[in-house]
Amino acid sequence: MKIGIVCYPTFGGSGVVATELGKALAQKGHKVHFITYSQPFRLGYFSENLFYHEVSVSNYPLFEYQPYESALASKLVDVVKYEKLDLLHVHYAIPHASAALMAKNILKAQGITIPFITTLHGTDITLVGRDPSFEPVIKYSIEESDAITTVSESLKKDTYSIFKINKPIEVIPNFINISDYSNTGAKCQRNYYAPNGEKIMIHVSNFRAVKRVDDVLRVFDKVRKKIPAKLILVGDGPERANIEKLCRELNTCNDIFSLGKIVDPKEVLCIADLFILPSETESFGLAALEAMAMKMPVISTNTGGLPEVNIHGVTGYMSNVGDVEDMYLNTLKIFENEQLLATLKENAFQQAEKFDITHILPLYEDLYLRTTRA
Ligand code: GMT
Repeated sequence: MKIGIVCYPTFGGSGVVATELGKALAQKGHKVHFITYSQPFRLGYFSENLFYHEVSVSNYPLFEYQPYESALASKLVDVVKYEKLDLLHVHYAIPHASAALMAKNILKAQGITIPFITTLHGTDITLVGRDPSFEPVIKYSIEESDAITTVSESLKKDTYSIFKINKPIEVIPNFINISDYSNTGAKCQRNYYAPNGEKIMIHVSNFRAVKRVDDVLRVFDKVRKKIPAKLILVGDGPERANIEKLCRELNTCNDIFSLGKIVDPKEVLCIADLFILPSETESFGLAALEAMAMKMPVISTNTGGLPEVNIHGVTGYMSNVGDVEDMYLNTLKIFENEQLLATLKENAFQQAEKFDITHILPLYEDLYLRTTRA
């Protein structure tokens, strides 16, 4: 099949999922065309079945805001037509679903049929999408999609309740390639970060307010007062400056490593003992799943799709949003009991195996077949 994938190429779960999906499809012999404004950061790999088309936007001085959606729609028309694509799969509704719909309609007028699938990832529904400045366009373009998927049951429920969508939505969960996590290699040396055998907590995110990284620091502060511990922060974003300020106030900076953006978090995940994700909302929590594939228990909130990934008391623990005390007590419980830590690690890995790409890829391929045959 010839598939066009549209996604955000930047650091973020939806781009990771779209890129890894494209790579896996290409390995199975499908021809996959990525269409976006820069090369997806996890692509870094070439195969005869993978192609990348850059969307460039005119910077004509009249434009205070670049008309990316129009440029993307035009590029989609071009790629579908000349590469003879069978299907478009767009990740993240804004503005990808409406650009795909525009391209579909333009092509229809030229006698070309191109179905498109929209995969909703989370904030396109729960945060940005519900903003009244986007709502009518999003609702319409989701409903006009030939198929709609969400990455969790929770996001499906949110999509129905927020947008009153009048069409079936299929849940296809996010995935990892479990075999990538077994051989972490020589880079996994924890001595540099924890020279005296301290326990290591890790958090990976895009440092947006919704991630509540300040709660990570507050939990760590309490833990560190009880036992020797270190914290590794991976990622960057709008909250990073506030987080650095908070660590100075809490006097914990000496025990925190802020590593910034890392293309492949596996390289650092492998040195930590526990992953923490105290998000306000989280449609799935791919970062937590990646940590679990690395045999790490997860301390998270119980919001959104997190309970579908992190099983309370089995793979880690969940707390209410903002309940720093509970997250701290759960972390301490794990760190003070080596047997519990070992059990949770093994359980986390077994849970992650359920989300291996070998189980998820066939669901997408089946959907592609049904959508193109409809
Ligand atoms: O987490 C983010 O803010 C980035 C966002 C994205 O679109 O890249 O992540 C969302 O999609 C991921 C992949 O499906 C999910 O694992 C994340 O849970 C989801 N983020 C939120 O819902 C906040």
